[in-house]
Amino acid sequence: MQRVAILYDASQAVLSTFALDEVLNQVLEIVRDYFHLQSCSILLLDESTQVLRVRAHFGDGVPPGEDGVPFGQGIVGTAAKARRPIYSPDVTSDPRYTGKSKGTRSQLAIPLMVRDEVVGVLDCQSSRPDYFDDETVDLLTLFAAQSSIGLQNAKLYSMLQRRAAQLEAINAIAKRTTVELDLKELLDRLCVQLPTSFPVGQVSIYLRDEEGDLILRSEKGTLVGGLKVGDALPDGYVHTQPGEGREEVCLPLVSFGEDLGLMVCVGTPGETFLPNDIQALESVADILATATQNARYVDRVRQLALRDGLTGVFNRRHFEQKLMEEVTRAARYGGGVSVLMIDLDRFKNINDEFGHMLGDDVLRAVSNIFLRHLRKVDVVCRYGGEEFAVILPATQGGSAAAVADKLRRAVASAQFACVSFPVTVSIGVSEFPANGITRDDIVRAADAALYQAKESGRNRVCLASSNYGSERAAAPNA
Ligand code: GH3
Ligand code: MG
Ligand code: MG
Repeated sequence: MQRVAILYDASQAVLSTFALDEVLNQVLEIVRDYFHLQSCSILLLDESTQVLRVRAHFGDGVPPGEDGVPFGQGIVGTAAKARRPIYSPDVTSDPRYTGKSKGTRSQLAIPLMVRDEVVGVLDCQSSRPDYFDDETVDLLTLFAAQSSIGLQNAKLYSMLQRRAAQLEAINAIAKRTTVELDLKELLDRLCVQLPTSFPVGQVSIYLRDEEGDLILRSEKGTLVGGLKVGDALPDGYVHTQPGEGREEVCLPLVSFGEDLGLMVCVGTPGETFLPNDIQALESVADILATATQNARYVDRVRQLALRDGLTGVFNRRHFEQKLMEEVTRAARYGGGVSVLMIDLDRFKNINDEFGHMLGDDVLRAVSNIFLRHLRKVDVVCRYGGEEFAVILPATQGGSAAAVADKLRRAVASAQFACVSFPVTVSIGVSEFPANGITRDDIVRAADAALYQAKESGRNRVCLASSNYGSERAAAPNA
């Protein structure tokens, strides 16, 4: 009875900590000090592989190696499967014995149970045959039951800690999405942050492009083999990568019913995603989907702010900003940049004759002609009223004049619905650096050339005559 009392005291020590390894070490210390065993191991069951692996050990008996003991095999595996203590008084004549320790003669394996589940085995060995008497077996079994509670507490505690860290991470991610409008930055941060709070070794985020194809946008960690992401991928599934012992979870990014992409999380080796982990990762995916959607709206609003409402081409604000960039680029890397200022001829007549609405149609049709005849890199803008401006990056005056004339001819030969006479344009052309080295001087030079085109009869292209900036400098009162 006294031994039982001592044992209860010992159990209190086991229950005094929540850290798993401390619990295990306490258990081993008590086994050594109270039961005077020479060798003892605690094996924990890896549920995914059904293998018992040594987590803590003391003494001279050789514990099973890295590979562990399969559930149901050896004396340890048999105890786990049978869910009761297995005592082998002489292992040399026990066919179940698979141990490698030459010094072991008797072995007692006691399953560690939490509720109805085996979580591990307490493996006690002695170099003497039939070392464990009935009382010792009973006491050790009692102690193993107490230790199991300690193990369960440690497990619960680590789950709670994991959950708390995840909730904190979700909160931090959610906060960040409200201040971070740059999507790339947000995705990169997320890929770094997730592995710190989730059992995730690698995160990849795929977003759908305009064609609906999944494009890898951000990634952290090392890829294990090739991840095949295709349209056939089922939503929100978890599977184990064969041979790698890693789980993978694919979470769809959905916002307002729109499928925006995928978040693929690859687990760490040997760890499984708990239902709580997946729930938490789903929350992250939802936040991410909303952030992606927000970033798209912001992008769209930004785009709209650069566009002209009537024609859809860029507006004057964008023209000025873009020309500034192109002049800076040309100044640094060469290649030049040209500007066309285009004004519709006698447009007032069109309005007067056919009405303002039809005039608007003509403006739209003319800007479409420009877009059709220009390169993708050229920037077509409505400068104001019936005046357009075009930036031709990396283009010198001579070629710019040829482009201008192509546009002029295209407009003059076009048929405009309900307009019975030809619509024509006059164009002034200027280039950097020949006609000016600042943005404003280049625009002024093109404007002056446009004025010249009007003066000399309209429906024509005029090149800026010289350096507009120096012309003004030479005649400051002009
Ligand atoms: P030119 O340039 O050849 O000297 O003659 P013009 O008749 O085109 O020149 P003016 O500057 O006198 O008239 C421009 C006209 O363009 C006047 C204005 O009503 C018209 N206009 C400006 N913006 C718009 C618009 O958005 N829609 C329509 N329908 N007309 C516009
Ligand atoms: Mg005009
Ligand atoms: Mg005008």
